[in-house]
Amino acid sequence: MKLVVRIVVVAVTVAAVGFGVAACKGKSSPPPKTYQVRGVVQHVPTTVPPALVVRHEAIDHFVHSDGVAAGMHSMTMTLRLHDKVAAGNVKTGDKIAFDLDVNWGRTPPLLITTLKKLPAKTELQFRKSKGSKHKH
Ligand SMILES: [Cu+2]
Repeated sequence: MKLVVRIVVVAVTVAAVGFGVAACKGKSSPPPKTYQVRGVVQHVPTTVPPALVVRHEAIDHFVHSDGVAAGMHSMTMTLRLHDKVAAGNVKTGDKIAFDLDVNWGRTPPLLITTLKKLPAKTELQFRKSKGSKHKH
């Protein structure tokens, strides 16, 4: 009986290692994805190409470069604007909604592709994200 248990444990371990190796072999990026995100502008850098420093709400099930939809917690990050997006009248303290286009095969992988101001009274929620540890 004990031997059977041991054989099962070894078999499961071999399968898990094999799966891990197979996962690491895939060099191709996960498919591009666009997320609707809200946040508050912390800073408008005068850089070219333009970017915004945004504290964004959690992005549930955000897919990372390894293909895992682990989500992204609320955080402050510098996000580049797509050429067609004008930061125009957006200033520090503004609440915004934007499309965040993510393509891990591109530089930079994260780009704001649409941008609009939200009413000042909009309530944002900064929390941890929901995510899964499974590949999609
Ligand atoms: Cu982030």
